[in-house]
Amino acid sequence: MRIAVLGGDGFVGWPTCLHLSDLGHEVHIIDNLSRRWIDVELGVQSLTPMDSIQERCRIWYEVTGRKLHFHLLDIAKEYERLRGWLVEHRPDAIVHFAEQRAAPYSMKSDRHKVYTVNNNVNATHNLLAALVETGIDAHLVHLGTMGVYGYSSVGAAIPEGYLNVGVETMDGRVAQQEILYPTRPGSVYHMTKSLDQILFQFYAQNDGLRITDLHQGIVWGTHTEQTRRHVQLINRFDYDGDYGTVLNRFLIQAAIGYPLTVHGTGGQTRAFIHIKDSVRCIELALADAPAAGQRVKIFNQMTETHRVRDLAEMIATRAGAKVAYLPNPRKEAAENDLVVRNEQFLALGLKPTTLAEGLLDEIVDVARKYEHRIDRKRVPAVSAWTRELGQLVETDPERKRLRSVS
Ligand code: NAD
Ligand code: USQ
Repeated sequence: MRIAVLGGDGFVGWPTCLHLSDLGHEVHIIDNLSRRWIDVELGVQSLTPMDSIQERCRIWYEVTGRKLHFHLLDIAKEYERLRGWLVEHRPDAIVHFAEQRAAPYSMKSDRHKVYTVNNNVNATHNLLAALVETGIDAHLVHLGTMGVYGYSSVGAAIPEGYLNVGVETMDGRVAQQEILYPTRPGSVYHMTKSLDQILFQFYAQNDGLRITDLHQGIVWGTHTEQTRRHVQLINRFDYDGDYGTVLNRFLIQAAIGYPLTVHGTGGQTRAFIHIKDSVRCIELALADAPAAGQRVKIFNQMTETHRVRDLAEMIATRAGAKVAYLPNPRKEAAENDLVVRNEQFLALGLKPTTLAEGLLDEIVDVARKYEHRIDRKRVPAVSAWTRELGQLVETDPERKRLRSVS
């Protein structure tokens, strides 16, 4: 297939491009490189040394003889160019990663909120409008998030996207209806993914677009089979307080002897998936496209759930590290259970990589190898969800102590 990977220079996008190219697909990367600019804005860099996208593509060609085509394009701002690109290249499938994806970044200031909404909602809507306008019947696979559901389990497993509800009618009967699982986003970023869901529902129903939405959990790890093939194919690895996700952060914190930064009691339960499984899920989703006129296909893309404090204690015990319980800069439930249904990917053949299997490799291979590139001042998470929480974080003695040791 000819596949356009929007956001193909990012953490999940890059290994996905390599995986799909390795399977023999013609892969086109569309990216505006905004994530690299955000690194500059924040004064951070990937733990792993990342080459330019052009250089990465050149190396892939040298190693495999397969071409990756790169196109510099902002899909949120350059509607006409996006439409023109689609007409010229007529992809069979499109994988859409091209959004601002960090919850803490989206909550940093009003400017960051506005940017995240403008970028994410326009990116998705431009793409949908352009597909309708050009009549291109590409299967669109979008990377959504588990966070659209919120994380409360109300004692029931979270289904894959849809919920059957009974609604009382005027004449006292109970009418059955299938609805999107009610959204309860916990950040501006997660809210944009909830808005995406409605856009997809509308365009699938109105124009027969064929759409799959993958509600993905937190991705951890960094290597895939393909990124290991050459040192310059290495994936990015974010460890900073905005873009670093919890498990990857705990891994590097343990490796550099920095106390593991648990927010609050660490009673938050979240869903996780290894990067290797993430790219495999995209392959499986691409092969299982809905027909025109069918409802949006929704998969829960996760393999296991863990409580944050259990992860911290497990990693600390293995690595001989300390755990610091800090005031939570986020407005989120202090404790929650989370049970998630994920039978669809398992039925399609996904064999989950569990935390226990991959964990030590990641610490040894990546975190310790590139330890010298870590700026310890960038480790604390300081973006707060409200002014009051910001003050709490700012004045916390344990935070101050951490800042002084770093
Ligand atoms: P990332 O920030 O590393 O990559 C996103 C890429 O999209 C970047 O290369 C960026 O430059 C590009 N981009 C952003 N806006 C664009 C625009 N307007 N036009 C063109 N390119 C644009 O993020 P990631 O971790 O690879 O995540 C990819 C997707 O998966 C995101 O949509 C994210 O919401 C979703 N997701 C990620 C995780 C995770 O743990 N990383 C978990 C669940 C879902
Ligand atoms: N946390 C800590 N300590 C830290 C960092 C985070 O305790 O140092 C806690 C947070 O408070 C939160 C949990 O860990 O309760 C998860 O935080 P995270 O930063 O790992 O994940 P999140 O902000 O939810 O976002 C990430 C990705 C996002 C994706 C989402 C999937 O950045 O793109 O959509 O995971 S999910 O969480 O399932 O919604």
